[in-house]
Amino acid sequence: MNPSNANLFAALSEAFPPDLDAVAIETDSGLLYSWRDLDRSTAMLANLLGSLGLPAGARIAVQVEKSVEALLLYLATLRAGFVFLPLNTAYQSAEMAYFIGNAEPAVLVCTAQNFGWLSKLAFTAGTHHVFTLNEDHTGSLLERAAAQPDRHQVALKHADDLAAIIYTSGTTGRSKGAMLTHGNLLSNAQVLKSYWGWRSQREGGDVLLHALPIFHVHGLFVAIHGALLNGSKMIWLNRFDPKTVIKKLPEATVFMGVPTLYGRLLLDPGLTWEVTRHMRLFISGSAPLLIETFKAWQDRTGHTILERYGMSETAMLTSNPYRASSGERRGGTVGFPLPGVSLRVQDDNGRPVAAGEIGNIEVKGPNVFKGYWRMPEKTAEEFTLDGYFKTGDVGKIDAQGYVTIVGRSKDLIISGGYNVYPAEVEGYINELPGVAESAVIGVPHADFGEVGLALVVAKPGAVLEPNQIIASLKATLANFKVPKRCLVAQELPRNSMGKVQKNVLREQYSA
Ligand code: MCA
Ligand code: AMP
Repeated sequence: MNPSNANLFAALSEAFPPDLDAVAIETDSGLLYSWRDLDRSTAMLANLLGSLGLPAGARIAVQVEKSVEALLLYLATLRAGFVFLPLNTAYQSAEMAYFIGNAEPAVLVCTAQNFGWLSKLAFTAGTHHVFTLNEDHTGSLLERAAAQPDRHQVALKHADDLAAIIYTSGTTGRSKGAMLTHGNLLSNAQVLKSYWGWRSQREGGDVLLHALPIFHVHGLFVAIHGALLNGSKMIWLNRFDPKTVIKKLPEATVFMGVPTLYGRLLLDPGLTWEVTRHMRLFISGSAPLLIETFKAWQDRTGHTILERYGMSETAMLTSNPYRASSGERRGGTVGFPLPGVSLRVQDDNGRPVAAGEIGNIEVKGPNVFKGYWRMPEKTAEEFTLDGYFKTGDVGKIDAQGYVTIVGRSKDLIISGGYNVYPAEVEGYINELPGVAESAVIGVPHADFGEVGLALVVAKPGAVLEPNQIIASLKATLANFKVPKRCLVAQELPRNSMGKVQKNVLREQYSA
């Protein structure tokens, strides 16, 4: 490896084990991919991207179902030095039009099923290349890559060069593309490798059971970089299914999930002490893990879930300790700031609060993103003068240093680990005929943690049909953003400034 090459792929491939014929990925349908396969196929895909004559910094937008080949495409994009832009398969046409218009990708990879409408969208936006990639290992991307050489020199990158753009929904309705660099991602992966005690081959190695989607930070970066940087095998599930996870747990040592996954596993009687006996570590994040889930998991399996906290803009920020010598894993907290991360809690005037007091969480570190794609003003607003990123999360740090998230200053619903910005959903509802105004709030939900509830006020004389509103939203928006219930209200409570009092609505409707 070229020591001056900060390309994340260079570090990941450097960690491949010496026996390249060993299994790197095993799917639940029994397909095996060796480390050599990973090397050769990412080389072929990188050569294909390289052959297209793309400009430096070109974005490769990808909206495909989860598959090993989709992972290979991510790695190949890094290898070739371009910028990966993953998009949730739940996004529909209006959302995709926005992302493609905003990011102006040079390449779009989509499923054959969506090729018709997506290629039209992409070509109109100036994207020159649209390939298909399907879950069943078919598509024009792999056909074209098959003709490419299987050797490739990893592109030379600086730590500050962009590796990926992750869109996070926007508080004002428009999504913002968080620009993450090779340095952001590699530094975070290295810290987690050591903090979570990934075991070397000499210590018996680790096997990651991968059951999360790969269009967001948790499944794409935290899980995949963890396994690859340790040269560890992954058991790969294209979708989460409790029975398959339970079947595969005895062959794994590490599992990562959002709280909904843990909740669903607990509902299955097959989850026992015995099937988790070989497990080294269960990690939870992306949304608050209820203390009941934390305790129920301990009772059923004897394992203490390690909860950590992160964001698309920052990757991982805090973690409960892995080693008992560093402290206990404390349910309801997200642990300590990771090495290299400065985390502080400030009041609304930007002054530090005392230990145990609640305030706004601000962070700094090598993992913190470069800014929002083509939104310099928005980026500037979200950083303090001394360079801390304002997370929008509200929390406290106790005397021992444990961080607890107690709420959010940003109006955000986290449903099953996916973020939903009420402002975006309200924007769509307010466009519907007969709607005067609306408010979307998060209410507790046994499975998803929180789900959206829409309160809608009719225009004078108009009659609104809640089911019709839900149906209209389902036709336009990613399904996870669609409120699970809609109620017609006479009016919305407002404060003296005229602002809708969502706290009042939440109190009223939480039950
Ligand atoms: C599916 N639905 C949802 C969700 N998922 N509704 C609300 N919230 C959701 N998360 C919809 C479906 O479209 C369907 O609608 C209905 O709810 C029931 O779907 P179901 O079959 O139960 O869903 P599923 O396909 O089993 O998916 C549930 C899931 C999935 C496995 C929990 O949502 C998931 O994989 N979540 C993980 C998200 C994640 O990886 N987040 C990390 C982001 P209908 O009935 O109308 O068809 S990264 C991040 O947050 C930061 C950086 C961090 O700290 O990690
Ligand atoms: P995203 O925009 O998808 O990156 O989501 C980031 C947000 O998820 C954070 O700002 C937090 O509000 C939330 N989050 C992530 N991990 C946790 C956690 N362990 N507990 C509570 N909230 C979390």
